[in-house]
Amino acid sequence: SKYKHEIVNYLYRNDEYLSGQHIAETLNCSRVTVKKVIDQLRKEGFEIESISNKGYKIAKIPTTWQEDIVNIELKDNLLLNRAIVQTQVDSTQILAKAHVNDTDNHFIVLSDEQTKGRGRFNREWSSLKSKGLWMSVVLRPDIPIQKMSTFNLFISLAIQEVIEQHYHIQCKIKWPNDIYIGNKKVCGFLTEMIADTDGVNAIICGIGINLNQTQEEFDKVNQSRATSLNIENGKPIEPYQFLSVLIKAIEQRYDQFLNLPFSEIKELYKSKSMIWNKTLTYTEGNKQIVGRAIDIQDNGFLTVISEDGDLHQFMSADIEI
Ligand code: BTX
Repeated sequence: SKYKHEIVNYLYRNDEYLSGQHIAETLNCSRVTVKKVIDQLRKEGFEIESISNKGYKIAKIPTTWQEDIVNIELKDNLLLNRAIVQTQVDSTQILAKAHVNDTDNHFIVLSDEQTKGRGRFNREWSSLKSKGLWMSVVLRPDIPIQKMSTFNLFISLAIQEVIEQHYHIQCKIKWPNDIYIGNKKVCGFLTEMIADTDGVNAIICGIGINLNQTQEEFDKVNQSRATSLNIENGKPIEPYQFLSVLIKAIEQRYDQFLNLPFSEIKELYKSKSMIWNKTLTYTEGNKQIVGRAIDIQDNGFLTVISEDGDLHQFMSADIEI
């Protein structure tokens, strides 16, 4: 029904019982329509209380993404206040790219499930239905391409601090684009961009964060080195709440990315990073060395000292841990 959107909005914004009569009059539709929409919403997973003489109230929103509700949650954000939501996609990155030219604005793409979620180098990203945050964030900076080399550093801090500060789980950044809890991966992200010689036109940052998988679910899909926030703190993670704090953190760090040199946050970044004091294998293109990371440059490059004492700079190496 064309009233579904309005009824969801009205119920969700008002945290009190609203009678069918009142809703119908306010939104200028019939009470039968209200009743039909309520039935539809219940089918979609909303828990809606109804008390005779008082009316309806949303008791619990579904664990799946509802575009209306996501957009209400995002409405006060400065930049990321619009979402495209689909129940299932091949990949949110692909859907985001398909919509990049629709608008000059920033937006996010969310899906409950990805059938072709991808990591770097086309590796598979396991995206079980309603178990994690599978999201692409589209940003439109006015910057030269060279500046992009520090983008991931700011974004990884945003994700790291949400997990640590809001969920009280210790986690570390694995340069350049993963978050680990102990030696298990909880999040991976990848940054793609559309650019020309004038500069960057759009950033499409794909973020995958494991929220509610169980260890058995990871084992079943052969991801025994993955973990979820639920496994780590023993509590189910409420996806809307997670999204809301994460987007705020991303907006803040994105603002810093645009306005501050990386050197300003470098010490913080290094302290949240897990690769120091370890001999690891670094691979970038056809170059592979075994060595120890010793520093990050102001342009985001990692300095690694190899076993024979040579210094190497990496832009975005693959690191085996
Ligand atoms: P990555 O290439 O660093 O990591 C991929 C590797 O991580 C895989 O080879 C596998 O070993 C492991 N892995 C796969 N799935 C998971 C998982 N759910 N949890 C932990 N480890 C896993 C990192 O790539 C970037 C991933 C970005 C994913 C997002 S989701 C939204 C967006 N859409 C999309 O298709 N990709 C991005």
